[in-house]
Amino acid sequence: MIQSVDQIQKSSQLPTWWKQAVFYQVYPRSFKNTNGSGVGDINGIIEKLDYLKQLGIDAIWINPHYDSPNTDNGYDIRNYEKIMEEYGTMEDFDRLISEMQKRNMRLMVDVVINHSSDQHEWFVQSRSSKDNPYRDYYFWRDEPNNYPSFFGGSAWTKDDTTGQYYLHYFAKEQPDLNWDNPKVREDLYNMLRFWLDKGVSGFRLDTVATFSKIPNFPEFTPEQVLNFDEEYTKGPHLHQYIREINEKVFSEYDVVTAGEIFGVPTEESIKFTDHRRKELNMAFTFDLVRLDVDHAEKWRRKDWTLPHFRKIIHDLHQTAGEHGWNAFFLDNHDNPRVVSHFGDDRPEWRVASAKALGTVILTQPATPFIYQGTELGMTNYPFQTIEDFDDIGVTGFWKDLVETGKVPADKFLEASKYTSRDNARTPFQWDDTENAGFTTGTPWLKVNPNYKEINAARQVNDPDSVFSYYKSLIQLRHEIPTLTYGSYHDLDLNHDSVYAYTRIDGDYKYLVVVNFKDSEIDYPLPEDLSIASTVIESSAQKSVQNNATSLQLAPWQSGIYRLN
Ligand code: TEU
Repeated sequence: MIQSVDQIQKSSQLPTWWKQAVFYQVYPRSFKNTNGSGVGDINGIIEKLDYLKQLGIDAIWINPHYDSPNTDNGYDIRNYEKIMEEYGTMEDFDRLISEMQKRNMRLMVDVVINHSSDQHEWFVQSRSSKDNPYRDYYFWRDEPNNYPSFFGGSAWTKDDTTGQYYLHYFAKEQPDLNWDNPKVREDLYNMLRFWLDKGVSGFRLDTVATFSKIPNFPEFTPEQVLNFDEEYTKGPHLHQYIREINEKVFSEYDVVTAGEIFGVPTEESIKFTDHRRKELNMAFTFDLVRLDVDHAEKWRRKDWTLPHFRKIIHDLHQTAGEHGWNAFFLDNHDNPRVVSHFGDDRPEWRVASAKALGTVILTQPATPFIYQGTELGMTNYPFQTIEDFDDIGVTGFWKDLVETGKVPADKFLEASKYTSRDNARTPFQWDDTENAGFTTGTPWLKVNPNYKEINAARQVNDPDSVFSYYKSLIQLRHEIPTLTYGSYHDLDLNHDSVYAYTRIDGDYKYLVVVNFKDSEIDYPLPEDLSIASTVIESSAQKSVQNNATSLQLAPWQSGIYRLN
C-alpha cells in the first residue's frame, strides 16, 4: 500500500524535502576520473549522475571541491571561491549544478570554516607581522598550552616570522580561524552567499561544534586532555555564532544545513537541530560510528556489542524528539567501510551483511546518507605497511607514537588497518577493467584488489546484488513516509543478535528486523506482534505465513514487514 505524504501531515514532524530525501556522499577525489590524472574530477561526477539517479538518489553531498594544497585532502582551503585544479573549473562546477537540476537532484557542498589552509591569503598576511590587519583572523600566543591536535602532537605550532605560536586543532597546515573576530565571520558569510547564489542547495558544515574557542586557552586537566574532542566543543559562543549564520545567511535562502558535530555527545545534539532554536537542520553525530574507538588510545579499536549499537541509535532518536532531526550514516570518508566495520566482509557473508546494514541505514527516522561504494558492499583495504597509507590521521600518529617508541609499529599498523580513513577513500570500483574503471592513469590511492569481484558493472543489472537491494530500499523509503516520519520503538535493547524495531504512524505499522549474526535464528516476535505481509527481505528465506508471530532468520537476514 502506498501512503501519501498528506496522511502524515498530522504527525508532529512537518514534512520537508530534505527529511524525505536520500543523500549520497561523493568523495570527488576517488569517485571518477575523466582525464587520466588519477584524481577524480567534477566531470566524473557529472558522468555518473545517471548511475546515482538509477539508484534513486535525491541529493549529493560532495567533500570539499575548493582550491587546496591537499594536506588534508581539501579540508585545508587556500581559496574558498576557486575550484580545486585537479577537479576542474568553475564552468565544470556550474555544469554540475545544471546537470543535477535537470535530473531533479540537489547539491550539498562541504563548508570548511573552522580553519583554512596555511596558504590562504588571510593566513599568509596574518603570519607576516604582529600588526598586520589579518593578525586577528587566527589565534596567536607567546606560549602554547597543552591542547592536542586531532592528527597527533600539539595543537600549537611556532611560526618563526614573529616567534609566536598559532592554534590548529587539526594539521599545522590548517590554522583555526578566529570566530570571535566579526570581520572573519562577515568574510565567511559572504563566501557562503557566493555558493548559494550559484544554486547550491545544501551545506555540510565541517567540524561546526569547534567554531567557538575557550577564552584565554586555560591548560586542560589530564581528564580534559583525554576528552579533548568534547572539550573543544565547549566554546561559550558556539550557539550564538551558529544562530548568527542562520539569521544572516541560511534564512535568506532555500538551503538545508547538516552540521558535523564531532565531539558532541548524542544527548547534546538537539541544541543544534531543534528547529525552534534556528540553528541547523540536521546533525551528523559520531557516538555510533566511533562506538569501538578506544577512549585513551583513539587509533585503537575495541570490541562492540549490538546492545551498545542500538542504545546509541535509541538515544539519538529519543534526543531528536519531535523538534530535532538527524543525518543517519554508518560510514563516511573518515571511517572504515560499513561492511567491514559493522558487518562481515568475509566472502561468504559480505553480500548478506552489506544488505542487512542497508536495511538499517534506510529505515531510521533520520535522513539517510549513503557513502559512495556502500551501495556495492565495498570493503576495507588490505593495508600492509605504513607506506600504504595516505591519511594524515595515520601518518601523524605514526610520527607521534611509533617513531617515538611509545607504541610498537606492528600494533599500530594492525589497528590502523581497521580504523584508517583510507579504507573509505580507495577509488570507486566501477568495473573489472584496469584500475576498476576509475582512471586510465595512475590512481592517487591504490584500488582495492577485490575490484574484479566487487564493482558497479557487475551489480547494476543483477537483481540479487547489493546495489539492487539498495535501489529497492530507496524506492520503499520514497513510497512509505512512515519509514521517515513514523515513531521508532526498539523491541529489545538487550538482544545481542537480532536488531528489531517498529516504525508506526497511526494504522501504518512496520517492523524492521535485522539478524546481526552469521547463524540462523528463530525470532519470536515480542509484544504480541504479528505479521500482515512482507514488504522486502534481503535474502530468500522460508516464506512468512500471514499472521506469523515468529520469524526464522537466515544468517545476516534482514527484512521489513507490515504488522497487523
Ligand atoms: O572531521 C572532523 C573530525 O574531527 C574527525 O572526523 C577527524 O577526521 C578524525 O578525528 C581524524 O582521525 C572533519 C572532516 O570530515 C575530516 O575529513 C577533516 O580531516 C577534518 O574535519 C578537518 O577538516
